[in-house]
Formats: sequence, structure tokens, C-alpha cells
Amino acid sequence: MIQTVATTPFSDQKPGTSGLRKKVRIFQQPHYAENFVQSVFDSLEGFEGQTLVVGGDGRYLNREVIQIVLKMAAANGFGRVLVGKGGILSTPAASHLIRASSAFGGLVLSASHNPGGPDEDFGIKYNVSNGGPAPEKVTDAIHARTLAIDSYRILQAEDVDIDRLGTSKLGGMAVEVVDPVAAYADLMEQLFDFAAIRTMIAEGFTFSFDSMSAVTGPYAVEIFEKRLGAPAGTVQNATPLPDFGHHHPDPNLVHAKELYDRMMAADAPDFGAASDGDGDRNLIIGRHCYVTPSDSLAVLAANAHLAPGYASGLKGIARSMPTSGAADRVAEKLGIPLYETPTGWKFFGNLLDAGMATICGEESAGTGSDHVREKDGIWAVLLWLNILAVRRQSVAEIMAEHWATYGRNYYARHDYEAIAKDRADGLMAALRDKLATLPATVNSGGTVKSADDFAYTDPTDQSVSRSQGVRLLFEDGSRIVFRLSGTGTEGATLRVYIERYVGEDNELGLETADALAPLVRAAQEVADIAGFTGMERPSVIT
Ligand code: VG1
Ligand code: CO
Repeated sequence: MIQTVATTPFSDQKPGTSGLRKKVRIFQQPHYAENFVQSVFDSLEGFEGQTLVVGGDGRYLNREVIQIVLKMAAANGFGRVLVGKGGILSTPAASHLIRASSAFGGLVLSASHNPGGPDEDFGIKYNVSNGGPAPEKVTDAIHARTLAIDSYRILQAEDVDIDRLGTSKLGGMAVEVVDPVAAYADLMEQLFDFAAIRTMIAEGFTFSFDSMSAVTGPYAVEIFEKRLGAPAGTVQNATPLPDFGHHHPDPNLVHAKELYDRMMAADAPDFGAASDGDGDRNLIIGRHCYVTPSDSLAVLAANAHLAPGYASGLKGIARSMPTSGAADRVAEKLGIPLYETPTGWKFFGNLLDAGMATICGEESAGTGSDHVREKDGIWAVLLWLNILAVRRQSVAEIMAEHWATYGRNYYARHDYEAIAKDRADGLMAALRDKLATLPATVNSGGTVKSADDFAYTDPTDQSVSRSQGVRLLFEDGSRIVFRLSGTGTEGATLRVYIERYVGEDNELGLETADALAPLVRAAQEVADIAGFTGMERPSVIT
């Protein structure tokens, strides 16, 4: 029986950079998840009888919300739901499944790199039929609907068994429980030279992958250990846990420190990598050689043609605005366009759909291509492995050659976390107020050439996104960017992105912190970070 349940709006359901993310206990309020899911459905047209994909990163509340989604999808008239077995789908695998099954869209249940557990975070994101995160016009409509909603529809039924493969009926709707890994792993085999990677591993190449007790475990074991023949144990923390074993599943130098230490040890393996909660991010560390995500994007773009899936070259490269300009130099050399978009994967979808870009990336450890419409952690690792298998050099050698060819963009991101929201807003407002006065001024970082608040016009549909981050560009090409995070669930996080370029005949071997020190000081002065936040130093440096 379909039940129509009266409800009242919640005022805090505005999707952020990547869907709605809140504390689990906020999602546990009566009607909270239901309101959001109904608001998504109410913002869509024409899904009657169509397919919806649903799955998540296995975090706390995943199973409960999947049952809600199934019953609401049935009550709202979807014809079929594809759900990953056990409720598991990595974000890129969900994207692939939406595309491969010609689904109307999908709900991805994840708070990605945010911690999980009863006191931590949960999230829901809607992806459209191209497999990518809903664009702003859709998320704006969803938000508007959350503020007006007065009822939702749900089928009264027993929970569906999501732990057994196969199809069952829920009301008039079919529920198909699918293997979350197989189709995705097959796609990877089409893109990369598995035989070459397998040979490299068989010849003694050593490798360590940290799934951080999050969703990539089953994918990584299947692909790296089973299909590529890496020894058992290559994948660490391979079982997805609802609380990620109390870890913070963010693959950066702070939260993936164990991997970092292993890669810096005397007996380090040749290659190390990690992924995040929902499997769309990647961290790459060669033996004794950390690769910044921005550099990784540049190296992958410069070498992608070595993998079968990209042998015919790239159509273009896209990067988010705060991501370093390293990829720009590669695009220039390849003679292909470079697009600079706001932060968040949803801005790449149109470029990928239009065939304008093939590879995209973000400084936050996200890289991906037109094979799906999400960033893809395991994909990035496989492309690295394919490149290593062809070039037969170490990661450190590849980086050194890359910098010697293109120059080096020293880069760091400083995050100031858990700032009171009004203080963070005050800091950004003060910066925006003085933008016009900054050009031609001199500070510790040098002479400011221009300063603006980044706005983006999508070249495919001319939609405009404003206020995407304050940029200070210096005469020597250095850059500082300030923006507030749109994925946090507590207070505000200020992100400061610092970049300095040195040409190919210049100082390529500096320590990043030394190379950036004057710019770090400049960022603190110009934005008065200590004054606004009371913090003398960032909480996290990546
Ligand atoms: C962060 C990153 C951004 C990324 C987003 C989602 O957003 O900076 O590059 O696309 O997370 O990634 P923000 O607004 O907090 O800076 V994931 O892996 O959390 O889906
Ligand atoms: Co993620």
C-alpha cells in the first residue's frame, strides 16, 4: 500500500559541493531523509517506469536509507531499481551503472571523505542520466522543493533482501540486486593494458593500496589482487566498515599517514596508493616520492596515450580553478584546450558530454575521465600502473622528467577547520570587499597582478556560477586562492590554495614548504586569518 505521509520542510537541506551531507543524527530525525528523497523525485520529470540506481559507501545508516529509497521509489512510480549487493556501490561504479543501464538517474549514499559512524556523517547525492552529479540547476530545484515540501510517498512493505543477487518485486517495481564490482572491473579492463601491468607485477614490482576500510576494498581486491595478480595483502584495510574503523577515510598525508610512512621507509614498495570513503579520490605515492594531486593530473594527462583507452589522445583537459596550473602546461604542449571550472565534479559533466574534455582533475585528489561522470580513484591508480608498466621508470624518475619538461608548480592546500561560520563568512566578506584595492600592491608574496572572485560560464549551456573563490594572482604567476568548503558538517572550513610556478631550468628540487613560505605569509596577512579565526596555523596541510 502506498502511504502519503504529511511532513514539514527542514530549512537545512541545501546540497553542497557534492550532495547533502549532515551528521547521522540529523539524518535520523523523523522524515529527514524521506523529505530530501521526495524533494529529489519532485524536482524530476518523466521517471515513471524508468530505472533508478542506488548504492553507497557502506557507512553507518547506508542500509536503512537504502530501504527508504527503495520503498519511496516504488511509491513514486519508478519501474526498476538497481541496487548494489549489500547496498555497496562506489561512486564511480554507481556512475558507470547509471550509464550502462540507461537509468534515469541514481542516488549515491555517501559523505565521501568525511568520517562515518553514529556520531559522524552521512550524505545523499542525486546523479543524472549521464551518470554525473546533478548540475546546479537541478540541485537548486531540489533545494527549493525541500523548503516547500508537505508530504512524501512511501510503500508500506517489508524490507528488501539486498544481500542476495537477483530480482524481486516491491509493489509494482522491480528491485534488482547487482554485483557492485564486476561491471566496473570489466570497464577497467577495457581501458587499461592489464596484461602489461600483470607482467610488471609478476616481474617483482611491489605495490600497496590502502582502502581505508571504505568502499574500494572489494573493488581493489578483485582488480589488483585477482585480475592483476598482485599478492594477497597488497590491498590493506580491505573490508568496508560502517565507521571505517574509526579512521577518517580521506586519502591525504594526514589521514593516510600509515601508507605515507610505509612509502618513505627504507624497504618501501615501488608504488603506493589509497582511496577515500566512496572510492572517487586517489592518493599516489611512489617509493620515497609523494605526488601532489595536481601534479598527478598533469602526469596522467601527459602520458594517458600509453594506455589503450586513451591511445588516440585527449580532446581536452579540465581542472577545477584551485587545482594547480601543471595540467595547463601539458594541454599547451599537446595543443588541446584546458578548461578551468569551479570546485566540484558536477561542473565537468557538460564538458565530458560535449566531447570537449577527456581527462579532468581536482587538487583534492580527484582525477577521472570520460569513462564515467565521477572522479575515480581506482581508475587513476590503474592509469598510473599502466604508465609505469610501459615506461619502466620509478615514480620519482617520472616526476623529475615531468618537471624538467614542463617546469614545476609547487603547491599546497592549507585547511583551517571548524571555524565559527560567522567568522569564516566575515573573512571572505572582508577579502571580497578589498579585491579592487589589491592589484599593484606588494606583500610577502610579491606584487599582486590581479584579484577577483572566480565566476564560471559553462561553455556548453552558458550557465553562470558566481562567487566560486577569491583569487590573488601575482606578477610572477604565483597564486593564492581562498574559498570555504561546501562538504563539511560542522562549522566552516577555510581552504587556502597556494601555488608557485618555476620554469624547467629553475629550482625544481625545493621542499614545497620552503618554496611556498613567502606566499603562505602573504595569505595570512591579506586575509588576516589569525585575526578572524584565532588560528595561527592550518589544521591540515595537503
Ligand atoms: C571538496 C573538494 C572538492 C571535491 C569535493 C567532493 O569540496 O575540495 O574538490 O569535489 O570535496 O569530493 P569542498 O567544497 O569541501 O572544498 V568527495 O570525494 O567528498 O565527493
Ligand atoms: Co569521495
